Amino acid sequence: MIPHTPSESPPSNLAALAEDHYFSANPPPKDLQKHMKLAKDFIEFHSKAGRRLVLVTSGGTTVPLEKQTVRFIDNFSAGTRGATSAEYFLEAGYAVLFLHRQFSLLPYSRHYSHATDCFLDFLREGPNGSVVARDEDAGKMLNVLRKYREARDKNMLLVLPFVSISDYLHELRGIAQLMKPLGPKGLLYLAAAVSDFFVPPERMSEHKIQSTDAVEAFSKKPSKPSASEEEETFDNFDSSPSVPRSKRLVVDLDPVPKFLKNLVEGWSPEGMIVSFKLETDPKILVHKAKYSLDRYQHHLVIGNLLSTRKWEVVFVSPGNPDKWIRIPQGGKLDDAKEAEKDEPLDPKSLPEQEPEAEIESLIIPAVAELHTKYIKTMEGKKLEA
Ligand code: PAZ
Repeated sequence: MIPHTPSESPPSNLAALAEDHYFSANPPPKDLQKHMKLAKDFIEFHSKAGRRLVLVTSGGTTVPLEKQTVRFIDNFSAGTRGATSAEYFLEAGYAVLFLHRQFSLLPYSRHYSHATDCFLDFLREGPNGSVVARDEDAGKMLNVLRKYREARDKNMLLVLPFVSISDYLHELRGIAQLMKPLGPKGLLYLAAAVSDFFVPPERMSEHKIQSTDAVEAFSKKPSKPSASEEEETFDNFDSSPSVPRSKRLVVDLDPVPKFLKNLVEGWSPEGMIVSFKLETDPKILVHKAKYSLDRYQHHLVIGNLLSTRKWEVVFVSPGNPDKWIRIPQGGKLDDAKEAEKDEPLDPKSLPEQEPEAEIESLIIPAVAELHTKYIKTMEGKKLEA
């Protein structure tokens, strides 16, 4: 992988200033210290064994609207990519630190926590009041359970949850910094769908945002609406029923600082960094992936489209041609051959049901191969120095 010249990289001192400001203004999650202790022990254990370790981030992030949070903005991600990838990394011999949005899918248990297949559907009552797996599910369940137990018993999997965007960033920074002793054997695989916007603490309401003036009426006599408030009644979209501006909830969001540069240059200077880029418009996917790589100078961007993300992804890495990885449209891997098409699939051409094979079974070996090359290059550089 050949590093290339950044086009519009923010100056490092600005990135450091943005980091200081963000992390001092946004309080850490209450379990941060506890999580860092668990992460440190886990990383040290695998670092001593000379093992590769991957940090997999997974799921969405919430954007709280209130400090005592009742309402928040969220996104679609269920954590399928992250949880599935974690299983294939374990299969490839990696220790996995799985940093996930609370209540999103988890490696192994994901097979039994779908919205359509509740885990109770896989169970039945057995002899003497015992609970057993249904006969038709028992084989697969035993296989999944064995893999899960093995990962846990051998201390190969550490699972840490986060909730909000600021929790995520505090956890990511802390863990990335702890991964330094792994050198190039550390891999950061950033599959979480991280919000680009947030409400900064200085503009966040402490309590639940009110939808009526009942609280004001409780503390003082309500005054007659002012002339300007009455005018607001008419200040609205032509087609909608008239709603005064004072009754609308207008949410004013700031952009979340882009910390990928800080990650690459400061928090994890030696680890291999893989980010994901999600788009909905096929025309801009590869361009956006290249832009991100150019801007942050990391090692691999995996591009995917919302509608086809279980069927194909594109690898964009420095010095390599773009590489599309696809599940053959029949859904099976037996007839897998690299598709010739170097552009996104038409979602209308895809079968309605999900592919039988998991695309992560192709993504992870390809990432691991790039990681092997990366480790060799970095170790070679060390020897030269
Ligand atoms: O969680 P999921 O499997 O439904 O979706 C995975 C994904 C699309 C969130 C992930 O592949 C991804 O692209 N993450 C990064 C999103 C982004 O910040 O652009």
